[in-house]
Amino acid sequence: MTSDALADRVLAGDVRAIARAISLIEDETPAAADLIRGIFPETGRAYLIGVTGPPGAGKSTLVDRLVAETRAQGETLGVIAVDPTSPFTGGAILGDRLRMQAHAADDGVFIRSMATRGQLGGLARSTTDAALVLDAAGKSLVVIETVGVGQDEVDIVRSADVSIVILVPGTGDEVQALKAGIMEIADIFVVNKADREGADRTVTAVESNLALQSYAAGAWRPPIIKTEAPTGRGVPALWTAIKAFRSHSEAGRHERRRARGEFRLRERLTHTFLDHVERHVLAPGELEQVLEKIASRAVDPYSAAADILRRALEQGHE
Ligand SMILES: Nc1nc2c(ncn2[C@@H]2O[C@H](COP(=O)(O)OP(=O)(O)OP(=O)(O)O)[C@@H](O)[C@H]2O)c(=O)[nH]1
Ligand SMILES: [Mg+2]
Repeated sequence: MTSDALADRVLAGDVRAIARAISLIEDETPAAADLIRGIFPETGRAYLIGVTGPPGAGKSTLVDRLVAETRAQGETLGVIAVDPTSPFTGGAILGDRLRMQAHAADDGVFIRSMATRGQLGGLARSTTDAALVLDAAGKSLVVIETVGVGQDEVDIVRSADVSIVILVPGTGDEVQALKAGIMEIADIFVVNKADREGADRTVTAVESNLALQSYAAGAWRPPIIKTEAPTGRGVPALWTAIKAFRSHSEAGRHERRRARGEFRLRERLTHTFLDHVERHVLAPGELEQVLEKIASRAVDPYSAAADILRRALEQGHE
């Protein structure tokens, strides 16, 4: 199938086309670029919800409940769960599938797990592009679930329209989250596993952290919602908070999308330029030689980069 035909089918909301499009993106094939070109003008309508939190916090269970809650209110959803690479949580992949199967027969919901890639920035690129596909396919909400451990994952959630940080009682997660810098990106806090001992202590810990910040009059102060994902308790309150944030941040939405666009452009430029350098500027094996020289201190990274840039520019003028 040509990229144009695939783009048309994605725009028509065809489930198999959506799955195929996301696979192209995951595999980073050149056809993926053509596809994005074809669908991009039709994107920008979906509301992007980023969900992050430590492994096993109950993110998938909660997203599953949120899907049920919002579906009942007529929303359509795309869900992208970024699989943790840690072998200890590997079982979650199967778990996600089983849990989400409840929505398998529902055309209004598309759920996909994506594998993390080693390449720097690769994860952020593939998830934001997959979100574009779901947006183009007409989903009104797109949820991206990541384990908030790497910078890449934090960036993904930060660039969503609303960022939700999930914590659980009694594991010192608040402290961890503070260290990882994910407290600052939260528009909404969720303390999940509220059925467990210590939930109120966790709420208080987040509260006291928020109390340290000063909020201008009328500024959004992140609410803290207690949930119990398996029973769905607190999920309607979470949805209400999301809608409240959405109307509150309407004015700032453009800025956030602009930031997302900037991230995309910079990432693309870097990727395209490096690719060009490796293919057309450097001789085969030359990159390794340069790396060796840097390692042995024969050349510094600044000079090496400047030299490569100069050669690339000169080549452009030939
Ligand atoms: N007691 C209790 N257990 C919960 C709650 N929410 C989720 N769980 C359980 O916690 C475990 C992990 O839930 P998941 O939804 O897979 O967590 P996750 O954050 O998506 O996990 P990863 O994607 O592996 O990081 C499951 O056994 C859930 O049943 C809750 O509110 N209370
Ligand atoms: Mg999960």
